[in-house]
Amino acid sequence: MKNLALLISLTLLLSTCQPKPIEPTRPNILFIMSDDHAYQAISAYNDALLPTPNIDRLAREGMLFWNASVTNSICAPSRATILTGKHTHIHGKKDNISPFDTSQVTFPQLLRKHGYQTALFGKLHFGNNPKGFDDFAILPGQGDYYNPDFITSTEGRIHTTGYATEIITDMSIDWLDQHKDQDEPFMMMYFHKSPHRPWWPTAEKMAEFRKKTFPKPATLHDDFATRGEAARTAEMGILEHMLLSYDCKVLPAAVEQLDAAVDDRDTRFFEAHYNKANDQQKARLQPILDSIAAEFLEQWPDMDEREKRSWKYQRYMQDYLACVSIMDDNIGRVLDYLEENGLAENTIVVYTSDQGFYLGEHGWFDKRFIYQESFKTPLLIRWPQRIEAGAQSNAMVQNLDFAPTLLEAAGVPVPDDMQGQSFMPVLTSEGDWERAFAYYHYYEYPGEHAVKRHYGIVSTDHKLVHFYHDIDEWELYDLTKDKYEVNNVYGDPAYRDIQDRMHRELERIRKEYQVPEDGPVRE
Ligand code: SGN
Ligand code: CA
Repeated sequence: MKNLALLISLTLLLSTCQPKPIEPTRPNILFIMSDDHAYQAISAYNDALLPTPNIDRLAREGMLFWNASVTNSICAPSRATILTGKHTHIHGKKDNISPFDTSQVTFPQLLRKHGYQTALFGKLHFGNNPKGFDDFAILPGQGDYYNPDFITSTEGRIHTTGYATEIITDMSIDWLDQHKDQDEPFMMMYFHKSPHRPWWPTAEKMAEFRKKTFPKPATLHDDFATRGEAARTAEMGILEHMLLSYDCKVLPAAVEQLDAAVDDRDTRFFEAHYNKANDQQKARLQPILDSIAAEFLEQWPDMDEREKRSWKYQRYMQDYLACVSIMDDNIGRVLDYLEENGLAENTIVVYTSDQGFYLGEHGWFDKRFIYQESFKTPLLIRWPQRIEAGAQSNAMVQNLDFAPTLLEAAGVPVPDDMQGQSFMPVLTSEGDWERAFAYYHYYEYPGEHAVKRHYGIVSTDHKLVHFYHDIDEWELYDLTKDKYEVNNVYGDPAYRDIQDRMHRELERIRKEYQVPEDGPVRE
């Protein structure tokens, strides 16, 4: 009896001493996204344009993706794909115009349901407020660089004084500071407006970058000799469509003096943005604007077309890259905050853009095309607990895959109807992951920049594209020999087998993703 009592009390003692089963630590997630940030303008990808030491930290301490891409290279559709893990024809946000269908389930909603604290700061561009966030402050529509308004979860619409990139960063750091000590992990979306058109930097950075001259891309003066109508009729040429005042910041009086405007809306557009700055901010910008106007008046009259394109390219790069540099400085502040507060180890930091962008390649700015600089997007991910520092990947991951990947990382079940594929095996080098073909579909036509509707598939070696709607043209590129995509080989007998295979794969993938027969398919 005595022994039995002893045994019982021992068992009780042991069972109370046993540690409670611990839930595996769920990582925090900091999802950083910029708007229109070309991978060409990140020094971890290309050091010819500017240093981005803070974004580069994520490459040094995490993984850089060379072949990350989007499913539809335009803002709101890309964001809807990121949030839902679905292609645009399924979630319905095919273009920037219609509002997002908020009955769609998003991954922040699922994280929040499973105990994450969630927040979003910056640009969303959805036409409605985000769901699944405990706190948010979003720019209305495209938002402003100077003294922007925000729509907030707590105070309605507010007006702020200062520069958007810095304000969004302050809000994000404040939120982290208030939530870092709670038991639940966080998922914060830190979404910049920068470096979206019309590329207004702070006066300080504008002055600094104004002194620089940038190397020109090999295809700046592309004549589109072998490409079809879609590339030739797109309205995103630096020479033809970039506006002198609105985009290049030449004071309207100087443009008028030389009668050089290409668009009568130029002055109006310039003033609408410039007048967002207050008197103090304008006073700091004034000497820079005066120097641009003086240079323009002196040089423009004697320039031929190539020289004008090159001059506008330099002006464009100076302001665009200044905006990137400010953003990089601010991302540095957030990364420092994580380190100083012991959060770096257990936080997944994603850096990406809503799509790529043309920095003068083919003579263009803007995006929208399935061609390289627009289709690809920067992607760097740091997660010290699971990703080896300095790793690189050629996997063809897409923005479609973020939702299932981050849900898996958080230990949250992935809904069956998400079309993306978790790329955790790529991040952790555990298990296989493959995507041989990425599907792309762009719809916003007729529309700004006049890029025709098209869809296609991309492998590491080839790209097949169909332009449709008011046109019926196919293009095929051999990426192994033609990295600039200047030689359309569709119909070339030497490529017959590849062309047939790409057509078969395109039809297969369209069925797999349930793409409606929206446009003509091949006879
Ligand atoms: C604005 C810009 C366009 C840009 C779209 C979409 N024009 O309309 O150049 O393509 O946004 O960009 S502007 O005159 O308003 O600057 S997106 O990133 O939001 O999709
Ligand atoms: Ca964008």
